[in-house]
Amino acid sequence: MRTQVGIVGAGPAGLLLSHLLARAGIDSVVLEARSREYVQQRVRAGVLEHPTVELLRAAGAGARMDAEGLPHHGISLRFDGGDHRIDFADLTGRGIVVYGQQEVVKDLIAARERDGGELRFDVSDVHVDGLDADPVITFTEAGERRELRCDVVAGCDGFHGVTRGLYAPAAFDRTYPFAWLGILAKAAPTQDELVYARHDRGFALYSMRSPEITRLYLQVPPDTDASSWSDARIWDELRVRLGTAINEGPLIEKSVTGMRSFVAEPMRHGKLFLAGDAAHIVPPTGAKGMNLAIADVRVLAEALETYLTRADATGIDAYSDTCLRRVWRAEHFSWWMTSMLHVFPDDDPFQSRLQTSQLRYTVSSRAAATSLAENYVGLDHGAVS
Ligand code: RFL
Ligand code: PHB
Repeated sequence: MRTQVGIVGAGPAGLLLSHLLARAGIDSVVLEARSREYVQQRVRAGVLEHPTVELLRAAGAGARMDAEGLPHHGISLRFDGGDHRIDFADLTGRGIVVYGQQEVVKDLIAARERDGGELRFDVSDVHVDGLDADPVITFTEAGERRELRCDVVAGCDGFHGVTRGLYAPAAFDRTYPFAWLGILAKAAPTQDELVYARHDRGFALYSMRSPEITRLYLQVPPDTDASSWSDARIWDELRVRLGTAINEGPLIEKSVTGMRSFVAEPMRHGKLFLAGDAAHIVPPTGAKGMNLAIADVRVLAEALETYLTRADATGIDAYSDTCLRRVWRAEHFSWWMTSMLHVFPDDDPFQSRLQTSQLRYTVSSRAAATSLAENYVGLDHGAVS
C-alpha cells in the first residue's frame, strides 16, 4: 500500500487532518488501534473554542455542530459563596460552543467515509521505520501483517501512543496532586452556562452536553477508584461544592481523569510530525486539549499541502515552532486556571489567600476578566506570537 500521508490515530487530530488533506487533494490513510464504535463513544471534551468552531464550519464539517451544539456566551466563577459571570460576548465579542468530542469524531468519520477516505480501525502492532527518507508503517490487520509506504507520517495517536517514542524529544512535565471524577448523567441541566466552583472541599465543574444530558466533575485525590464513589455521594458532594440545585438522573458514565501538563519539543523528527495529545497534554480546567489538537492539524495540513504539491518545505520546517507558541500559551492558561481553582492537599494558607485574591481580581477587573475570556474563547489561529 502507498499513500502520501500515513496518519496514526483516529481521534480529533488524525481525523481532521485526513479531512483537511482530502480537501486539498492529498491522499492519506488513517490507522486506528480501537474499533469505530469505541472511538465514537469515548466521552471526553465538550468545549469548542471560537477558532475551532470556525475551522470546522469552513472545512464543511460543522452542520450538525451548528444544529445541535449549544452556543454559550460566558461562564461563571463561583467562590466564597458568590457567583460571578465572565461575559465572553461583552469582553471579546465571541463565544464557545458546547458539543461533545465524540460528536466531532462521529461527524469527521462520516465526512471521511462520504468522500471515500481510508480509515482502518482495529489495527495493532503499529511500527514506523525510515523516518529520515522513505517512511514505512507496518501494522497487523485481521491477523495479517501489512505495510503502508508514505511520504510523511503524522503521529496523532494521543498521549499513550507509539509515535512520540520514535525519537527523543525534550519533555516538559508537571503533575498535579489531584484528579477529576467525571460523570455524565441523563438529567436536564439546571444551569445555562458552565460553572467553575472553588470550594473548601475542592473544585467542582458544572457542564452539559445537551438539553437532556448533564456533565459534572469533582476534584478528588489522584489515586481515586471511581467505584468507591456511590451515585448518592457524588450528587451530595456536587450540591455542596456548586451551591446550587442539580437535577439528578441515571449515570451514563463515571470515570477518573488524572491531571498533567506535558510538552514534547520539537514536534517534528525527520518525516514524522506529532499533533495533538501525542505532543502535549493540558489539565482539563481550561478546556483546551481538543482545541489545541485541532489547531495543530490546521497548521500541519497547510504545511503538508505546500510540501507535497509544490516541494516547498517552508511550512513543514516552521511547523513545530509555530504550534509550540500556541501550545505554551494554552499550557500557561490551563495551569493558571487549574492552580487558581483547586484546593491543594498541603492546605497552605498563603497559597489559598493568593488564589482567593486572584479570583477576586479576575471577576472585578475588566482587564483581568478579558484576559481569561480571550484565552477561553481561543486566540485566533496565527495570532499567538
Ligand atoms: P486522542 O483523542 O487521544 O486520539 C488518539 C487516537 O490514537 C489511537 N491510538 C493508536 N492508534 C494506532 N496505533 C497506536 N499505537 C495507537 N495508540 C493510540 C487512540 O485509540 C485514539 O483513538 O488524541 P487527539 O486526537 O490528539 O485529541 C486530543 C483530545 O482527545 C484531548 O486533548 C481532549 O479530550 C482533552 N479534553 C478536553 N479538551 C478540550 O478541548 N475541551 C474540553 O472540554 C476537554 N475536556 C478532555 C476533557 C479530556 C478528558 N479526559 C478524559 C482525558 C475532559 C476530560 C475528562
Ligand atoms: C466538559 O464539558 O467535559 C468540560 C467542560 C469544561 C472543561 C472541561 C471539561 O474545562
